[in-house]
Amino acid sequence: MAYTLPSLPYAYDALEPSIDKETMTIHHTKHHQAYVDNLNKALEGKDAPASLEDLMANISKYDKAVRNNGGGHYNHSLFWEVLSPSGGGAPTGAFADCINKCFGSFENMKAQFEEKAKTQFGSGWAWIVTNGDTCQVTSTPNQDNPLMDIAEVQGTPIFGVDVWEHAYYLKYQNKRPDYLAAIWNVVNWEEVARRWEAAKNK
Ligand code: MN3
Repeated sequence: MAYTLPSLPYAYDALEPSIDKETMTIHHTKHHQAYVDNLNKALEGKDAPASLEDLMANISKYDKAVRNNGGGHYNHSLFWEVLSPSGGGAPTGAFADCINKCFGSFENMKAQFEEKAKTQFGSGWAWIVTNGDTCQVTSTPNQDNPLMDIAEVQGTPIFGVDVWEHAYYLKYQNKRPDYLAAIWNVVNWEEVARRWEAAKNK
């Protein structure tokens, strides 16, 4: 069973001006496609769990190529889905209550998230993770993620932002903070809340 590139749930220019069309096109058709292809290659002849989530949870048993490309595939698949051209605003309902309880306020959560994302040295990801009723922010290097059994902070990622330069350099150059500030305009909080609910009920 080979992994395949999921189609983007919106057009390549749909997240303009926050994320430009050229970045989205290259990011999805070249970078994400390469993680999928290289993951399939790296798993050739190996026994692997049926689900990508289970592969992440057992990643310490695999080599670096599986870790990097499996993480790359999982992370980007999540990333596309937690963004939306009709996104932005703030969470509502029980998930908003959880954010307020865990961080004090939505604004505090955003500030803590941006701090994690800005200070992730080199390439990596910033995350909101949940463990039952709680939420916290964390970051991981390279294509690691909090589902991996080697992650410093483990949990179910419900929101993540790619802070590799390929995610923002064409439009924002070296200004990672400007990219992070713009991301909030396109966050699909309904999808993030759905993932939070699903993780709670697992
Ligand atoms: Mn990327």
